[in-house]
Amino acid sequence: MLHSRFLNKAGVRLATAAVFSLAGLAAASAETKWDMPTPYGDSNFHTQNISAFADDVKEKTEGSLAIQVHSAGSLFKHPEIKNSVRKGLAPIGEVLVSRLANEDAVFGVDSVPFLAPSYDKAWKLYQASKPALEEKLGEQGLQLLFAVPWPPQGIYAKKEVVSGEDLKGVKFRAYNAATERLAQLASAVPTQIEVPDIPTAFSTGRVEAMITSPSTGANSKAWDFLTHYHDTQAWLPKNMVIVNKRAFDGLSDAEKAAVLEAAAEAEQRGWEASKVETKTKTNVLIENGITVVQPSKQLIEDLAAIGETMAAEWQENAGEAGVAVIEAYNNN
Ligand code: PCA
Repeated sequence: MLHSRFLNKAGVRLATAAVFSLAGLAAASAETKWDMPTPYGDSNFHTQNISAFADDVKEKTEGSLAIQVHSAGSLFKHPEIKNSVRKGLAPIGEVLVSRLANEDAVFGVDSVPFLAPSYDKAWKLYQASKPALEEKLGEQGLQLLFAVPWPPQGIYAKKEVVSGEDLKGVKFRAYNAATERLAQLASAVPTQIEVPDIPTAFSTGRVEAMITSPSTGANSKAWDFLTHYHDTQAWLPKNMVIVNKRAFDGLSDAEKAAVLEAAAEAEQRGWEASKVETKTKTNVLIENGITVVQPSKQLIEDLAAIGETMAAEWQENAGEAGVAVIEAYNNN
């Protein structure tokens, strides 16, 4: 303060302005902003879990890392999200793991019908497949932050499906290679459709049945265009949040720790939320007039046969790495 008496009025104002703008600069450079593309809508529990993750990161880093979530494919469409993160166009993003199965079979292990049809089994399969998953992502400069399963997958249709026969020739909505293959093996006609496009695809007649969760059925208002839900509990596919390794390495140590901590919390919260979601969204389907049926013995048998074919195909595609994953899963 000694020198302050040498400042005239204008000098004081200048000095004050300089202090403010310096403070502004400091705040701006301390804040890193990450845009985060995700495929599903705001009402979905995955998206809500990710919003909570973003809030946690902000809080834990005292605002130095701000993640802005762009849901429902609004920044990048689902098929582009992985590559956009790989290329660094987005530092972080969410994808359905099994959407990458055509790159490497290990990404498809959670969509092999009836391999791991409960939360406990899905968790074991996740642990068994995680090293291979991380390795494959690592080869592309990507790091896994967390993964959360969808509720068990069941069949939606416009009538009760009592056997595999009833799916013959039916226009069937697919969301990954496995659902496409399942439709083919059931002699149905698959078409890939992203979740945000489901209502239009059904109302325009492009598709007439699908296999997905109570969650996606309820979020899509399935009762507007479908009548029956068959609780087949065929598999629990996961979404994962991945980060570009270079972007992650660019964070301070404290920020890295905050992201990893928030990710571990999000994973745990997400698995719990998914279990709750199974019940609440099945009830939403019922409340809105969808007939929820336990699958007939014949339907289960027919789907199990398809599942066996798909498991064999998966093993063949996944080779030694696949055998190691299944062994780790079975020995767990
Ligand atoms: N919902 C997503 C993936 C699995 C699910 O339950 C979908 O239908 O595309």
